[in-house]
Amino acid sequence: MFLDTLADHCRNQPDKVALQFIGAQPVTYGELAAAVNRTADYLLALGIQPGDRVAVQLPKCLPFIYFHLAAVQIGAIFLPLNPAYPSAELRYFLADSGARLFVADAADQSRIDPITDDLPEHRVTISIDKPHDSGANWLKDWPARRDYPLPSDPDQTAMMLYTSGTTSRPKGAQITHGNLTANIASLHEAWGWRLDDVLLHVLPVFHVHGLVVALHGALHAGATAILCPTFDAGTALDLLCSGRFSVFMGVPTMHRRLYQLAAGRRFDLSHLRLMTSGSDRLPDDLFFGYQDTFKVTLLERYGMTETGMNLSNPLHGERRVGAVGLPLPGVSARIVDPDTEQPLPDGQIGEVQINGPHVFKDYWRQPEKTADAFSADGWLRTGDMGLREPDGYYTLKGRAKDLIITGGLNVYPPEVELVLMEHPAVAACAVIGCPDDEWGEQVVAAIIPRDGAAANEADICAFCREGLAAYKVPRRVVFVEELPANALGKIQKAKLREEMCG
Ligand code: MLC
Repeated sequence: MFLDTLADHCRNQPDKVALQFIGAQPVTYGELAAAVNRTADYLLALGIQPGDRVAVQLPKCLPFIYFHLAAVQIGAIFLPLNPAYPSAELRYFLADSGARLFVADAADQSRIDPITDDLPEHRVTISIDKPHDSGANWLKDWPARRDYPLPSDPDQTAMMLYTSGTTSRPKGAQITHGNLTANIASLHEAWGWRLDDVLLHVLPVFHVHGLVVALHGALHAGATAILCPTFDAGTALDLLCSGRFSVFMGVPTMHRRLYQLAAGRRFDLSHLRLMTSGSDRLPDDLFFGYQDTFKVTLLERYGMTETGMNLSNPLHGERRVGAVGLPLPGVSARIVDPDTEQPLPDGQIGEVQINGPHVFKDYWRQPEKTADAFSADGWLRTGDMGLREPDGYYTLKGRAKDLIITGGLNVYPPEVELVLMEHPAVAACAVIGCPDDEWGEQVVAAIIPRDGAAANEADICAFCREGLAAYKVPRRVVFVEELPANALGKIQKAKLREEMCG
């Protein structure tokens, strides 16, 4: 399993650098193993048991990684939380997951105490002071036993990642040890990860992309990951040009910023053996612009929180513009009629469904939502529309579900609409995504104001910021007299997009 391979690397190459944050001391595989073991022992001393949820809301830093690996090592369920979540969202995640332990940034202490006050399953909060300053010496005085039996049951949950829904509050997708192991093995085969790879890691670590695809990818290979705490295009371009890196992964917004920064100048990045794009559709102009500017053909792949990675353009062979590639080893994909769920012939657009050992176990404490997520014969309904070419390549063609992707992050309009409806000046509203060059899409709200109520865009946005992470807050608010609705009164979002996106 994934943890066994990592343990082997820690034993076999203790002096090799595993991780290094830019500007900080490196952490070798030996030091990583020791720091994770101390953290695991610390968690056990706190009374954390297998199956307990360990929620961590920290910036991208070494303690985040130590808690992550330690929690999964002792059989607990790791729950990463975006530091951008405001109190209302944070409280929901802690309550719904029944987190026993909550690890937070000490800088947030005053905000956190009232949140965890009356959560029945919560036991302990740990505040980490200046988490960015911690290095390989983390918990250095904590006596740790050396060897822990690693979880051996592939069905045991390793982590829980929240995803939103079109009709409900966010759901915790349970990802098992078997899921992680299967996905990382197929990515290694497909992308040819190597011991001498050096990854430039610029992604956030609280999502599948940054945590599993990128970080686990490098650690599973016994390679080196150099991490930036946040993405800055200038820093990233300088580093990419240094010749030190062989692998880079980004979302289209990051690639767009790098491309725009080049502003017509040419940079030869062809020494990187793998540059991938994912989490949102890669626009064609960016695919070609990258070839021209950086001498790189981006490798686009397709995944989701519930599965990790599903499809990928090949490492060797044609990386087809506009396509998300072929099923990864061990992954089955099909295109079905969304109404009958019957498989469709090549070339016809239908829903993409996925099957394989990487598909998540279930939604935490939500058996009905879990049942809804799967077809009668057990395939995962992705909610993405697409087609299969006769030569096996898949292309995505929009979404069956009401979802906005902005900067590689998913925003479900209903969660924004729910918050908007709490504003006293809002009588009705609809939230849509409008195309945007930098972000892919941007969140736009159409609002019918209540009679006589005074509200303006700034007001509405400020209100949203209290209940929603900043990336979900509408970038544009338009006040309208009516919203396009069908005969049943359901708002027609496609029509609204035509009217408002211009
Ligand atoms: C930040 N902002 C966003 C945003 N990210 N708004 C919309 N969408 C986003 N994704 C807000 C900030 O809060 C700020 O708002 C304003 O935009 C400008 O911030 P910025 O400093 O320019 O943004 P930055 O911090 O640089 O972030 C941009 C980004 C980041 C692209 C680096 O969004 C990012 O890291 N995205 C990657 C997301 C990711 O890893 N997704 C993978 C999901 S897994 P204000 O109002 O405060 O000024 C998945 C499965 C799969 O999807 O297949 O991979």
